Amino acid sequence: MTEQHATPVHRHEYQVPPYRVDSLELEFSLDEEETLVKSRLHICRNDGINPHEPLHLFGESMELLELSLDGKALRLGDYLLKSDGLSIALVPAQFTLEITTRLQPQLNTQLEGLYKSGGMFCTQCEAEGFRRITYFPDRPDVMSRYTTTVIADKARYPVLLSNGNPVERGDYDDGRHWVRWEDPFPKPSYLFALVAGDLACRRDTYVTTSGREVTLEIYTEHENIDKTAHAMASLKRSMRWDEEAYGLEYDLDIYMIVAVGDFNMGAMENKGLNIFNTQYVLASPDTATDTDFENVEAVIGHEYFHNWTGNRVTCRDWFQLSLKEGLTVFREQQFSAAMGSAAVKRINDVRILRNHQFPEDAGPMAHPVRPDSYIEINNFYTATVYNKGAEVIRMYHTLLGEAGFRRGVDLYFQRHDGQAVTCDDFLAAMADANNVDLSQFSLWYSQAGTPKLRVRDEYDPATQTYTLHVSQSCPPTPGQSEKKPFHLPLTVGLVDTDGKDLPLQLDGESHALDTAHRVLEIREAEQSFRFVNIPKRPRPSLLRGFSAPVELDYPYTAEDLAFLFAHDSDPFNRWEAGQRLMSDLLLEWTAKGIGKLPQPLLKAIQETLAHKALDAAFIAEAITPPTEAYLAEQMQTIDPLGIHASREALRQQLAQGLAKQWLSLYQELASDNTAYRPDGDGAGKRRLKNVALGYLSCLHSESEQTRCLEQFRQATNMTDQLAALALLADTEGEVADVALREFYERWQREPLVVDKWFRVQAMSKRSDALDRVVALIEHPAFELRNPNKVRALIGAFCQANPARFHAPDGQGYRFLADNIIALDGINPQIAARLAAPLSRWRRYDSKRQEQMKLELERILKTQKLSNDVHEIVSKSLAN
Ligand code: B3K
Ligand code: ZN
Repeated sequence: MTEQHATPVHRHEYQVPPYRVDSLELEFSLDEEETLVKSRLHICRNDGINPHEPLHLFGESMELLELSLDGKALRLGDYLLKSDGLSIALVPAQFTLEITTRLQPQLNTQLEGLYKSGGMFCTQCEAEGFRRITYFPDRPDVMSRYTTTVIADKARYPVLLSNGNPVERGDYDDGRHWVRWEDPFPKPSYLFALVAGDLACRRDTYVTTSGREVTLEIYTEHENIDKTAHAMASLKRSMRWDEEAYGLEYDLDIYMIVAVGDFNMGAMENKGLNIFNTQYVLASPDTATDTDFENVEAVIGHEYFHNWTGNRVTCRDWFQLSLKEGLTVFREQQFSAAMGSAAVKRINDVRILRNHQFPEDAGPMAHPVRPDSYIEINNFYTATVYNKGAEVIRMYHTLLGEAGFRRGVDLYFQRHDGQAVTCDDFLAAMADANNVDLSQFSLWYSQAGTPKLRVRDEYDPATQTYTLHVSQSCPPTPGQSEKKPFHLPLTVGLVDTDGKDLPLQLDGESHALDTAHRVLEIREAEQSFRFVNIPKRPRPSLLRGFSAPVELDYPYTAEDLAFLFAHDSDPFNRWEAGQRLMSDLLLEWTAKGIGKLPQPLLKAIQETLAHKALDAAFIAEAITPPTEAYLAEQMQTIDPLGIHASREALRQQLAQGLAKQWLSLYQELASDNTAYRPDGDGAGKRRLKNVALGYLSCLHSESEQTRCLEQFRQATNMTDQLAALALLADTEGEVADVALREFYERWQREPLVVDKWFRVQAMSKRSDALDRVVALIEHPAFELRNPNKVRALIGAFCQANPARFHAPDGQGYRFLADNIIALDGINPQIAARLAAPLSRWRRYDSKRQEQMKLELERILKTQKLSNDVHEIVSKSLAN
């Protein structure tokens, strides 16, 4: 018998909500055994709605204790109660509904709604968690004013928080106390939050440009409060940046952040009360790496920026998710670029896009930035919605320019502040503010798939003209066989034989523009651009700054690439040329067998290392070969072991060919004794030093292993210690175990460091990595209930260790399927996320296809499979 699973929701079926809730009062009585939630909703029928329209409230996984309408108790029969909500057939135009529900947050392992993490109560309501707290029209276009009273035992839960401002508090005789919070801004239910616990607080203040003083508070468990200084500094930088870049100020008197150890995602932008995964708040030099410091700043910024892009203007429905997420990721990218190296930031953004979004767009879960349907909305918090969504926003910025973009954003806020709107509304604001037609641009929201941009060129010495012929196409994706041409910015420069950018004058223009590069607007399937006054054949630098989320096809020779790697004035394309040089070689080796490292590549890397004008962080990126995930995407049929072997061979040959340079670079950087600072400069130098150490350890000599062990033992910060540990954990001998044991013994009381310990082992290149990971599932520090632990061990192995995950015996697939099944009963959202690597089964050889498919089918046969996992797995198997 096949089980019943939820049916899809379609974007086109949107209807305005028949009833609105102008305000509500909530009262939570929190307790260890059961929690009671009383809500009083002030409900109005919307204009134009039929008076016979029933009232529907979503609700699940809780017990309804009482229900009354305008003070009159309702009995079963007055309303209809189902597993997903309740309906009342006939209601007045305006009325008050009172509801009491009983919850057991201590048993909530899904971490959605109200749950317990460690000793504290906390909530996660996006997207549809509020309906696990009380019955409510839990949809983002119902915006209400909330007053929330939290009651709990004063000794165990001295801190009681919710959205907005605290307005009243008091004590009861029985040891309990209460605090009442009022949020003056109408908000959708997904932004509701509550926290109760015994928490320490770091407090600070911030004065906005207009002179308002805002109290800033970061709450953590007591032992962690000393790790919150960086988060606080990041918050202040975010607030300042949003004022300077967008003229946007914070709007409440208090901004709170709470760090919790059990959290499904990174963080949540609840109005005035952000709840964060500890991973994105806590940072101290001895327990957090430079990357952690950067991530904390980025995520603090991201959630803060949501206050305007997401909270003040929110989404009409969940199909519009990218309206807030794409825009906020883009703002976060701008912020991080402004705080550090813009070039390195862009490289990392594109790396995420290519490693995660491109494969998604090429697989069975491919969907447009604004999806047309979903079964489980939690499955659509994807790289497409977030990262491709951010690229779409970036393209407006590139096409309209900084000032034009800002005009569009200003108009968007002017029109829609306080509203729940759509991606079309954002596009209309951009178009109207700039008086341009963006109707073709809207295809970026509706068409899935990564477009291919084919560029060919010709040079005519007689007329001194140079022509670029550009054609675009987009592969079919599920449900979309034909695609229309996209409107996109192609930023180009033409590099002369000295490495300088040529003045760019298109045929028909009176003079060259005074810029090194220009944005060509692509709208047609085929288009040509003729540049005049070009004295010699130039080398094109195409798609500078990665101006559109496409795959570029231009027949660069190795010589062209080496030249651009040495000279391109656009740092992104400079990096890109080096990556392409290496990936062309690695793909050739994977297909035809590993050969000898070509001298020009060795020379190019050597010159990059010696380049005085480049900063360390950029050099570190430039000399690192493309990831195995990126290489895999370039292959018709992915050969994970072949890719791994080629990449390792390249590293090995670079290590040997430049052994002296690595050593002197390492020694020079390691002798720097300046105190640790997690700033761009310090982090870049550490990164370069550790890349050099990585090459040195490819030499596989005993002395290099000793060097690693020394760095591991003597490191004064987590960045250096972890980098050395990761290299040691890759080695086959016993030293790996010695180091891993020392590390665990030292850090076992720091959960976030233990996560790193799991991750390093999950990503180890050792041949027995899977056996070790399987054994670690039984380790006392591992918990299937904790999403960070799952991501660190299972997620990292299956997503970031392709050579071991795709072992020919299929054991990696079986391991993953076993764990998806085990986790599905605990936390379906996280279980579904783990399934991504199996969903790509069609990209592999027939034997692997068979093995992966069998595991997917086994998952599908599991009794009581969640909608979350069911959606991913059944779509993966569909034809
Ligand atoms: N908006 C949240 C994500 C919620 C995910 C729900 N499954 C975090 C963020 O993007 O800022
Ligand atoms: Zn977000």
